[in-house]
Amino acid sequence: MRIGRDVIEASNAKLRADHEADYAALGERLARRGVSIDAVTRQVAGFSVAVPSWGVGTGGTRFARFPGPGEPRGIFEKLDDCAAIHDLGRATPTVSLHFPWDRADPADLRAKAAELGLGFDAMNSNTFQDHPDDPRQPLSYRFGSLSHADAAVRAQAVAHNIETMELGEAIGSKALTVWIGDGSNFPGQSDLGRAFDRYLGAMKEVVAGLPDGWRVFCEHKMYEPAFYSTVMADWGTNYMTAVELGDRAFCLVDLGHHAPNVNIEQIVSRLIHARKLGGFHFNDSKYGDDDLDAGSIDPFRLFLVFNELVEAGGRLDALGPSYMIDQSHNVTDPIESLIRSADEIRRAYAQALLVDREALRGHQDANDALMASETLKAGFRSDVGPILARARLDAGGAIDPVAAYRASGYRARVAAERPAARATGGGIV
Ligand SMILES: [Mn+2]
Repeated sequence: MRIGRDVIEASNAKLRADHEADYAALGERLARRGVSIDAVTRQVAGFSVAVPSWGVGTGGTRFARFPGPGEPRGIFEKLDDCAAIHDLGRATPTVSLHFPWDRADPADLRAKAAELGLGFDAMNSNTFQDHPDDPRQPLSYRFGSLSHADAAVRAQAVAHNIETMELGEAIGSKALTVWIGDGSNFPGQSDLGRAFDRYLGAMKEVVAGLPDGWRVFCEHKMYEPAFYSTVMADWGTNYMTAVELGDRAFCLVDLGHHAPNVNIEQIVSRLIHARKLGGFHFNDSKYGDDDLDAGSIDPFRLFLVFNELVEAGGRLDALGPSYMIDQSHNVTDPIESLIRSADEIRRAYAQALLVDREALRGHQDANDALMASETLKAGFRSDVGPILARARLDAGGAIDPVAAYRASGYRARVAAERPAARATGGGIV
């Protein structure tokens, strides 16, 4: 472990008595409602979310990067940071790689992950920027990739996705996430119908290259970098795509990729109904694709998304969605932000588990809007902090992971080992 056991245990020793009292008090309150706190803790402990390799760098904004001390200089140092996050929070055992940013020998990636006790989640391809150092991608994506008017560019983008899957297969990944920036800035610049047809044609070739047991997740986003039209703009386009691509294609919901105030939880419900929910990119936003820490702006929305997931019950098990964080950090230590985000995601899940579903359905069916709302909100209002702490503690993590992280001196240590901070890829995904 990159964070010493002694540091975690020393931190926990100071907090353990208070934690035990808080857990017992919450357990008593829940027991009065017929809820076993230990059962909820076990469910929360069984929920994990993947961290993005690009998230441990200081992503910055569209305009500038502000590298922090000890920023990882490549994928192996990124994995070290991901291991530190999991050492403390015990909620993030897998990492989602971005290709070609994270290009490396698969055997070395496997060995490093095994040493750190990490696994790999979905692979992310990248045809939204040019790769002048990649001899296999000499053509520019300035005017698109999988929907480009030029068949040669589309073929290059397809080949890149297939190469991404080959690396993923070699390291034990089981899914490919495809997000493209394709679109247009002027009405008339691109034929809306033909661009979508070209995208579907190219994606069919990607699907044909899926290894056995793999799924592909298509990720929609309303705008940016294209500001008039985007080929994969919304969940409707995404659903049409997943239907046309067949039973191995699913929709990925990035919480920041919708118009402001869109009812994302209803989109989630629809995609579950259609058996096309593939996964999530968790983050939060105020205005657009802000990539802020999960639950930092609108924790109620995050809770409402998890309410749909819990409500779906067994139907969700059959889908097995992939849970990933997709954030860009500019003003915080990324390790602290990712620990906090994973915790907020688990918090939303725990709160959703505490909703009295039988009572809720009764109020819904009786058209008692006020009591239905109150019953749902009772879950959101529950302070599940002791449950989250107990899930971490039982798994060898920290009661207060940020405090333990700060006590560990990890950032100062890696800053000494990694003197040359340099760009390691953007965060606009
Ligand atoms: Mn995303």
